[in-house]
Amino acid sequence: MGLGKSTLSFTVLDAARVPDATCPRWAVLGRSNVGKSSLLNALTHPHKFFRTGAKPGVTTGLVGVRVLLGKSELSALELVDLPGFGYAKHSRNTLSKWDELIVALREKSEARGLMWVWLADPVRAPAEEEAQLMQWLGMSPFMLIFTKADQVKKSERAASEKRWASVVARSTEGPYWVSAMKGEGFHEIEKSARAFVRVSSETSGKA
Ligand SMILES: Nc1nc2c(ncn2[C@@H]2O[C@H](COP(=O)(O)OP(=O)(O)OP(=O)(O)O)[C@@H](O)[C@H]2O)c(=O)[nH]1
Ligand SMILES: [Mg+2]
Repeated sequence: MGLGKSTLSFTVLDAARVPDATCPRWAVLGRSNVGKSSLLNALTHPHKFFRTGAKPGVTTGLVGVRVLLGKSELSALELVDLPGFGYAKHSRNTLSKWDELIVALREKSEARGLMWVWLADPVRAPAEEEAQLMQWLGMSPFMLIFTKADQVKKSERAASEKRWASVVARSTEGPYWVSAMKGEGFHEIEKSARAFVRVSSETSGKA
């Protein structure tokens, strides 16, 4: 199920400590508890670099893991886990820290290629936080992934996509349906990761 050989590259709690990218990055965004860390663990199987839990608010900083999609260092992709948003118990202080983290991550990653990977709960509808996130993303490319696909029947998926239509319309890739638990949808994610690394290395002239 893993994408390739994986090594932990950083764990940081403060925006000022976010390291400059040395390869293309995928940064995972989404509400608390949507399954960001679980998906990243599945993509870096058999390791368990990312902490997961049944309650929201588990991930508190940034965790970066470098994955080699092929044999050479040129096939490296760094997967970055972020804290979730929309968790009511977060203090205002923590929320502004979240903003700082994503701003720093954008600044430190764009030179090598950055794709935001937005994980959405197909059972919910977008709310105020999602509208704000879309505004912040602006024209930045982002992929949309519906998580916990094992909990949504195929016959109900069109209705979810309709509820999320405003986000689907702005996404540059997807929506993909993924289950970290059952392994559904991994083939598409792997294909997308390979294409992203190829295009990023061509664009940043490091190929
Ligand atoms: N049924 C099902 N449950 C899942 C799946 N992926 C994750 N979960 C469960 O969802 C809960 C939250 O998972 P996490 O991966 O910790 O979620 P997160 O988005 O990283 O949460 P924060 O770090 O708090 O933002 C856990 O109880 C997981 O077991 C899935 O594909 N299917
Ligand atoms: Mg997490």
